[in-house]
Order: sequence, then C-alpha cells, then structure tokens
Amino acid sequence: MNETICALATSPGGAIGIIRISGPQALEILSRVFRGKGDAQTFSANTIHYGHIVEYDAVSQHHVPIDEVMVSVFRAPYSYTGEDSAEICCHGSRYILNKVLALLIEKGCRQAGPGEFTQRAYLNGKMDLSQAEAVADLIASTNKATHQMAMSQLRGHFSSQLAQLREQLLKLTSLLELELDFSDHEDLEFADRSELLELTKTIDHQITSLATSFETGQALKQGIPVAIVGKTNVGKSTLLNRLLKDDRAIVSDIHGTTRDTIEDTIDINGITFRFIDTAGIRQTTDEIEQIGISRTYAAIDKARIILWLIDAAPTSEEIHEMRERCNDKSLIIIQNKIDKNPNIPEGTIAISAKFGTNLNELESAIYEAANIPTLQGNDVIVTNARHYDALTRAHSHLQRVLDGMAQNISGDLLSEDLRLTLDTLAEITGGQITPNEVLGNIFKNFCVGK
Ligand SMILES: Nc1nc2c(ncn2[C@@H]2O[C@H](COP(=O)(O)OP(=O)(O)OP(=O)(O)O)[C@@H](O)[C@H]2O)c(=O)[nH]1
Ligand SMILES: [Mg+2]
Repeated sequence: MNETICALATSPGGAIGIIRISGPQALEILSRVFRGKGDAQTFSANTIHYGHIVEYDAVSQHHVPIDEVMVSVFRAPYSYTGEDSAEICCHGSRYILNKVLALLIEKGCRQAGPGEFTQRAYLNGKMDLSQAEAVADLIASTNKATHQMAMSQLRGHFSSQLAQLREQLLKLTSLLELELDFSDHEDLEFADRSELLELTKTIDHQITSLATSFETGQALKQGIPVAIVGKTNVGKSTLLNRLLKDDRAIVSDIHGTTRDTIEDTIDINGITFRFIDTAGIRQTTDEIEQIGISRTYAAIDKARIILWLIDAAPTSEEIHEMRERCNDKSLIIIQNKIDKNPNIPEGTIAISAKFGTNLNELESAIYEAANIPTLQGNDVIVTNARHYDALTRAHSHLQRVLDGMAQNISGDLLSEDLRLTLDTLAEITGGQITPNEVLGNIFKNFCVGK
C-alpha cells in the first residue's frame, strides 16, 4: 500500500471521464502533471481546483496542455480509501484519458487492479469486508430491490447484526468458562445449563434465519423464476411475449410449437421476475417434443411461481395433479382467450394474452405470489454466496454445541466449537486476519477504478 495507484473510474463513452489517484504520493504525483492556481501538494482537503493537465514537450521545451480539468483533493484519512487521493475530471475522450493515465504512470503511479481502491478502503478500516462487497453489488444493482439490499449492507446493517451475534456468543463462552473455573466447587452451579441452551438456540435461530434469507436474496438478484406451463396451443408463448413486450418466442396455431424453454426478465414494481416459457404438455411420440416436455417439468421444479394457462376448465384430476406437482410453490391458474371463450372457471384469472386484456391484474397477482417481504431500511437479506457459506458453517458448529449441551458435555469441550462459530462469522466481515488469497478472490470481480 505504499504504492500510489491510478485508474479510470468511469466507463468510457461519457462526456466526462474521472481518473482516480490514491496513495501516499497522490498529491506529489498530481503536482507534476497539474497546472492551476498553486501547487497541488499544498491543496487542502476536500477542495476542488480548476486547471490543466500538462505534458512536457521536448521539442518546444514547454509544457503543453492535454486537457482542461477539475481536480478534487482528499486527504488521509478522510477519503474513500483512507489515503491521500485525488480525482481528475477530464473530458471523456479515450485519447485524453489514456494520455493522462500514461502520464500519471510515467510520473510514478501504478495502474490499479480491479477493486483495489475498495480493497485499500477495507485494509485501512474504512469499511469491513461485507461492506466492501456491497459496493460491488451497489454498482451492479439494476432495480429497487437489489439497490436496497446493497445499500443496507453498505450502511452496515448486516455488520451490526453480526456484531450482536458475536457479543451473544462471547457471553455464552464466558458463562461456560465461568462454569469451568469453578468446576471443582461441585455444589456451585454458575451457569444454568438450561439458560445456556436457550441462549444458544436463540443465536442459532438468528444465524439460520440470515442463512435462509439467501434464497430470497438470490431470487431478487437473479429474478424470481416464474414458469408458464399448460397444454399445447393455450397461448403460453403469446403470454410470454406480452409480458416482455417483445416478440421473444414463436407463436403459431400449430400444437407443440415451443420445444425448448425460453427465458427472459421483466421488472414488476421494482422486483425482477424471470419468465420461462415451456413446451406445451401433451401425449406425444415425437422424441424432441418429449425432451421439451421433460424440460417443462424441470422448469416447474426450479420456479417459485407457476402460471398454469388453460383455455378450458381442467378436470379435477388435472387440477389435483398440477397441485401435487407444484406442492410448495405458488400456483396461479389463468384462463386465456377470454375474447373467444367468456366462460371463466372459478378460481382463475381471466386474460386474453393476444389482446392484452387483464394483464395488469395478472402482474399484480404475480407480484403478490412472490411474497417478497417489503424491505425496510434496516432489513438484512443475505445476497452473497461467501456469506451464505460462512453462515451455514457457523450454524453447523453451533449445532455441535447444542448436541454437546444435550449430552451434558463439559464446558471446555463446547468452547472449541463456540470458538469455531465465532471465527466463521468473523470471516464475513473480515474481522479475523483474512488471507490474501481470499481477498484476491473477493476483489477480482470488481471493476477497475473502484
Ligand atoms: N383468440 C385468442 N387467441 C390467442 C390468445 N392467445 C394466444 N392465442 C392464439 O393461440 C395460438 C397458440 O398460441 P401460442 O402462444 O403459440 O401457444 P403455446 O401455448 O405457446 O403453444 P405451444 O408452444 O404449442 O405449447 C396462436 O394462434 C395464438 O395467436 C388469445 O388471448 N386469444
Ligand atoms: Mg409456445
């Protein structure tokens, strides 16, 4: 971290491009390329300066301007990275930006790797690991839900829940140790085992509920899977196209048009849904269509919501079979083609996919069925596989503690598993010393310049 790094922080193509510099020599290197009022090395923290980035021209023996810029100056520790840093606002020309970067490198900067600014922010204690990861999620967020989850994590709500868990685990450990210290006083009972058991269960419950939120987190990140199923020709592909407002799937009045599954996403009320059009279900000897139909069943298994499209009232066996197949998922039965057939079976939503009738009602029903908890500012939903993995392992360590307690095992044997639980939770925020390899893995998926 004694190197000073630089990188383009904006994506190319905009009117303005921002180049970031961070490190102990940030202002010194800046002063070598910047000409404005005063020397950049003397600029005070949190100030903006107008001037030019200049390059020395050996032929004319003069400094020639490369761009007219604004420079923001931050001083350690009050910057994103916690180091001295500067941001040069240039015009967005690819030529200018490359030229300025090359100049900075020539004057002593090193090109930053992916996520290196954020990695430094973490190493300098500006944020913990889970917050650093939230920065990447925030940049990648595409809708209200993903934005909210990333923002909550960045603001440290997850970190503070973990800190509370840590506190409770430490309390548990110390109660057990107390029991040990006085274990030769046989008649003294310091920590009531049943109380300890209750406390452990509460902690475990909190850990598992964080872990289970991962499924929702994943669904919100990747889009909640919704399968559109039904017999051939009922209008599944027409409905998909309607929802996507795009001619995505082939529609025809030939039965068995769709063979493969077709997926795409749309947002409803700020939540992304991933719709999967499927091959119509019927008895067929066509081998390829049979494969398509088995994919339909696989799509049902994967989905959280099933849209069962019908064009005539199903028999009670058919209803029973579909309910069995969908067991714990939300099943929405949709009567299509109401323009042709106004008979609406009970318990269905009636639409015309072809003419777009009642689509709003259907979208509301889909949104309801997703049953997404309305995220409050402080709500924590785990969205990161690394965090999920750590929570799951913490849960299994704690499970051993619980088993041990049930068998009345002595405190010293329990405390080893308690320590493992603590260490595993600490991996999430990086409270323990995090190996370089792990850090490298986390930051490699970041963009350069963040
Ligand atoms: N009248 C009317 N026709 C519709 C409606 N929706 C779809 N259709 C027609 O029904 C036929 C079949 O539509 P598709 O969307 O291809 O049906 P599908 O369920 O995808 O069929 P497969 O892919 O073969 O399983 C087409 O001719 C559509 O134009 C509707 O709401 N009203
Ligand atoms: Mg189709």
